[in-house]
Amino acid sequence: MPTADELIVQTLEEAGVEYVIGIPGGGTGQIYNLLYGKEDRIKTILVRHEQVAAIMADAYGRATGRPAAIMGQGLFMASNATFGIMEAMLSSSPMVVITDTSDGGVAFHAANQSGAGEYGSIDITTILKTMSKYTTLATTPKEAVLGTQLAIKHATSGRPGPACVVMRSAAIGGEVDVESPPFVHNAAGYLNTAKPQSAPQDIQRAIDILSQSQRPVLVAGNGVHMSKSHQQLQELAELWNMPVATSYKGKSAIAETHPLSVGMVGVYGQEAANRSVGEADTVLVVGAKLTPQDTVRERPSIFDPLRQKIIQIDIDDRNAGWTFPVELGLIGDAGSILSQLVEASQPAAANSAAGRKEWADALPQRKQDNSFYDDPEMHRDSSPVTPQRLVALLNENLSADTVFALDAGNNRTWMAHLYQARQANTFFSPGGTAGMGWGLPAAVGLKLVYKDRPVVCVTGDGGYMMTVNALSTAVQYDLPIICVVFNDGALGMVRQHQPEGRRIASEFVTTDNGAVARGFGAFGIQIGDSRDLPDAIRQAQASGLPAVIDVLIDRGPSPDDWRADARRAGET
Ligand SMILES: Cc1ncc(C[n+]2csc(CCOP(=O)(O)OP(=O)(O)O)c2C)c(N)n1
Ligand SMILES: [Mg+2]
Repeated sequence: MPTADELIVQTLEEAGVEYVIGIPGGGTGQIYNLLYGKEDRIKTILVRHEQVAAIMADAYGRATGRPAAIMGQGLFMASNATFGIMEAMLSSSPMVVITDTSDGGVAFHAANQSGAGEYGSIDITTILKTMSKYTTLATTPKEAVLGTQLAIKHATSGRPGPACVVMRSAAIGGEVDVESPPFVHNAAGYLNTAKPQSAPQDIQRAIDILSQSQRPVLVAGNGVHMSKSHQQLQELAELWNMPVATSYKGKSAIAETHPLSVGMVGVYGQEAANRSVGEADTVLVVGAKLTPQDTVRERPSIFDPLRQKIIQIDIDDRNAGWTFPVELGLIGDAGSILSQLVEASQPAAANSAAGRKEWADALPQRKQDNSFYDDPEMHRDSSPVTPQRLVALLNENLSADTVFALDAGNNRTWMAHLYQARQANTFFSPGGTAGMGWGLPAAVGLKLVYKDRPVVCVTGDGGYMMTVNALSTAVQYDLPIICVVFNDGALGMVRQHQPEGRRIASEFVTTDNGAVARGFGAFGIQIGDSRDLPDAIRQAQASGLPAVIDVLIDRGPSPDDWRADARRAGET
């Protein structure tokens, strides 16, 4: 009779899981041992910290739509890895978590390192349940196998997300009776489901609403990235000649250089986007939850269901009509529904084009009037380097197909606001948790997918140091990403909101992050003058190594100068 660990590895193979990322520990060690010799089908990546494993898998899941498995010992998966699991949950990224309770067969008695959830142990199943789509506790060998199969299914079905199988020690190595029900079938067969579409009459209702509208706008979110429907989004926008705004997580749903792009809506967005949405009579939302950051805390001058007809496309019907009441919710895969809408748009779009002409013609001027991706400081060299100049130079010196992983803090607000994506599907961000330390491991995970394209992480000095160990993983697996550190020696976003003379717990000791990188065997350089950046990028790329460019940042400029919800003098 086969053992559960053998069938778990077989399940991963059958389901096409390409990567197992983590740190062996507890009962998972014996599953790792069985992966030996299978590298042509399942590749193992050893990380330095479980947080990095989870973030890498999150990024890989977003880029491919397929789950990587993260695997490690219970207590540490339910603590160290949770940062990445939470972000995957909030950003709808498929991920499989395989872990154990390390109870050693004595779950009910005093046990070391136990995560069984019994008296005297930590309840890791409950911890993981709070942040996953699915978590099961397998207490028998057969449950361990079926639980792994179900975790893979749950990770990818409907709105994707993390799904976990937690196994008792005895369940992992025990024999599985495959001769009697419930039978263990090939895992691939559970995944053969077609993507949901909308009913033709609902598609027609959407077309009718768009035909009657004079000022329609698209708001594209993370769902466009997850369904890889960038092409359909652009086609629909072009057919109706309607402006496209994106949420923060939807950044680069369309190239921001496209004539119809108005950039990001919301707190960190473009004024052109906030105005376009605000003046729209119909708002077609695609795969965006409409968080306070996207809506500037539900500011009625931007989103207002009393003035606007809102059509919302979402894979989860709970999300369509969640923040605002909608005229129509279209439930299904964003890519399928956008294709249906494209198909159904003619001749209605052409026939009604005259009614939208004024709106479309006004667009270039609206962008020009609202300093679209422009700031005077972008054009002036500086030392220390202003964030605006750094963003401008990154855009000038990196190719259009560069894939970005953002982090948290001021650095990401500058990037999100001022970096004009020249190609769709080039921005990845921790828009669910806004957690520091996501960017670098995410870039390493993205490099597994985008092997032939530049992958660049942009992070703050605070975020960089939180997961800096990912550099070691990048070196070990030859994943030459570039990490650009906005080094302001501070938790910049925190510091900037503290009164002068009363700053507390927001400033760091000086650190040379380039030197830190060299210690890992990566390329590392620190620069303090914007004029040195192009050469630093060239050197980083020529090194062929994972690289860190540590940029000493001018603390002066503040995103509050353009944040849509900025506190102005006298406001509280
Ligand atoms: C893990 C984590 N801890 C705390 C926070 C709260 N927080 C948001 S921005 C920020 C400062 C970020 O500093 P840094 O990474 O240096 O970026 P900067 O703002 O300086 O560009 C903090 C502490 C967070 N988002 N994530
Ligand atoms: Mg900082």
